[in-house]
Amino acid sequence: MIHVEQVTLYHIALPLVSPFETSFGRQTVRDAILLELHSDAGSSWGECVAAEAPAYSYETNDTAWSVLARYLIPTLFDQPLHDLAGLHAGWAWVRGHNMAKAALAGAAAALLAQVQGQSLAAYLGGTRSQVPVGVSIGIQESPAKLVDVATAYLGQGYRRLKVKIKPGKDVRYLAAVRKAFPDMALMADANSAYTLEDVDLLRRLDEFNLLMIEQPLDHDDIYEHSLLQRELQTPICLDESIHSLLHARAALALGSCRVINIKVGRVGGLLPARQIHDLCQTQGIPVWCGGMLETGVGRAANLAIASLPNFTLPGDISASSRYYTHDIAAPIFELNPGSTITVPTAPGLGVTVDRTALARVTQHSQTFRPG
Ligand code: SMG
Ligand code: MG
Repeated sequence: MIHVEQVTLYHIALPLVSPFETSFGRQTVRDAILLELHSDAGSSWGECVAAEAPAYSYETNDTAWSVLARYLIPTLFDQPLHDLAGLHAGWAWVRGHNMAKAALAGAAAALLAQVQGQSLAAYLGGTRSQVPVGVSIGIQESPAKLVDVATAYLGQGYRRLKVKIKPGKDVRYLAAVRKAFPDMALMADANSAYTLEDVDLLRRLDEFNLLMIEQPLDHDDIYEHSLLQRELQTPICLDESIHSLLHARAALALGSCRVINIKVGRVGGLLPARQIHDLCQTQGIPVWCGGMLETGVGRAANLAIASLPNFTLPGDISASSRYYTHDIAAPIFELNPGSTITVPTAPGLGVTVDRTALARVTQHSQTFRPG
């Protein structure tokens, strides 16, 4: 039984090594919340993957901060921490705000693992010591530039490329990459940029032999994806639409996708992430771990969940240097030969936060105590 004595939130702004552009916008800095949890049994860290603006998701750093401060952190002060199920039960009445929940639950999970002398991966039931990974490439100014960027990543050892697409920057871009790399594991992510009216265009992507197309239609749609999937040979992977086990169940029942991207923040924590993993495993649906440009804190948690057996497809968990020159956690993650990253084995999260690096990027912080 663990008594949480203090929680500190840090709003950080960490510059990206290069801008990241998706169908909904361009990002040069990662604006995030880090969460530090102190207890009578030790301390740990969590990361919130919300952004500055409600573009990928309705959650923002402001909403996450507020919900954590007013509702989630107090539940941790009100009851001792036994296990993740109890923690989630304590805030089951809070609707949505999954990214805020996942930040606190992630820190709690790391602490629970640490107290048991286990790595977070082992605590979650992970079975793999290295996980396959790829790289997600933002929208580029031309097909030629995209091929250059892809070439550079392949030179670094990545063996799976994901290309962001949007209307006007799709067929020609994917054609160029496919021509340059005929056998490469390649996929596309539309971040909800299309509608069912684009079915003819989306059908043309079948010729590129993509591993999958991620979230072509609305961010909150499940049904129309089932209609689209019937028209495409390319497997659809849902990202934005899946916020819960129930969503995953609906998507699989309707045939809306053949793959699910599991993001711990989007689904509300490591425990619901594992439940979706388990459901997909029983239905023969492969999953992979999505990325939200995490710092080392969130990346370590992603590696832990991705070590579960049904995370068979490469995740968006690239090396730290793909995102940041000075990450706030150590050790940084490096790409192994074979396009894998090693899952941390130390008790708990397996990374430590560098206080000097954190102080450099902290915009403001706030500490909460019981009572
Ligand atoms: O962390 O490597 C990463 C980024 C992976 O493409 C990525 N994420 O829709 O899957 C996605 C996007 C969302 C990023 S919004 C900042
Ligand atoms: Mg996506």
